Amino acid sequence: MMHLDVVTLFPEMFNALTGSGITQRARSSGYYELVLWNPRDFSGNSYRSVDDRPYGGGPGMVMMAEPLAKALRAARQRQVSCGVRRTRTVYLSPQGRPLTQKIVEELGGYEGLVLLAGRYEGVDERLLDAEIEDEISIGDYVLSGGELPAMVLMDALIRRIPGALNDAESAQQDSFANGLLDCPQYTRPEVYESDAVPAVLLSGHHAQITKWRMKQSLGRTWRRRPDLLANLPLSAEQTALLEEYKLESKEARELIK
Ligand code: 9D3
Repeated sequence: MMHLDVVTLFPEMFNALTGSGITQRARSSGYYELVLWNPRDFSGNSYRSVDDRPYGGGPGMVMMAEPLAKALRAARQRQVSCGVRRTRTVYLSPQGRPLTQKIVEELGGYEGLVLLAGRYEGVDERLLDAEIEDEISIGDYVLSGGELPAMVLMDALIRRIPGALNDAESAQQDSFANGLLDCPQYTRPEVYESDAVPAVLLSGHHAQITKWRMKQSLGRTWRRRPDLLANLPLSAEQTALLEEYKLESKEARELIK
């Protein structure tokens, strides 16, 4: 069981994670638990305020240290009371390490994670210094807060818990745990708007189908994500398949001319 606690001003948003699909089923089956903490419940005053104006001036508001520290400590205490020994406190932040599958595997090694999702312009730096062990971004674009990034991270974490996927989902995952982009997929009908399914997929020749799929994966990765291919050790057979793909796409280009 993975223990996930999230400190957020918008706990209702997390129904998107727990309300459907793999992440719903995995939670009901006891593969992970999710507890939400609202810093407003830890605000000292009757207005339940958790933000204030930035020292030095400027636009927007900053989340105050104290309600966040109290919420984070309550979350950590709960994990300890569940017997969690290895836990990490992570702030979802535009200034964080860009999330990768490697970082997902790294964070998946903890029994518990306490995630802080921010709002407004950010969080008082002294709270980060005192309470945060890691900062993660999900990419270079501007969102309205850390909740969607926290859900992205948790979805990626939950998918890799052994047993959380059903057999079909696991088989799918295994066949593409190779650092390449997926090959094209087709289902019925055999012809859609005059566009036929590649004949090899209807041939029943499993060795040829596997080769075709690998060639397509290699070709698409070469075309669309050459950065991924640069760091991959390709086998001799894969190198040959990719050369075939390049030749075929050159031939296809010359036919058009
Ligand atoms: C970097 C832009 N900031 C300077 C004016 C303002 C700002 C924008 C968006 C401050 C906070 C946010 C809210 N974003 C997140 O909390 C966030 C985020 C993101 O926006 N993009 C990618 N990953 C993440 S993780 C958390």
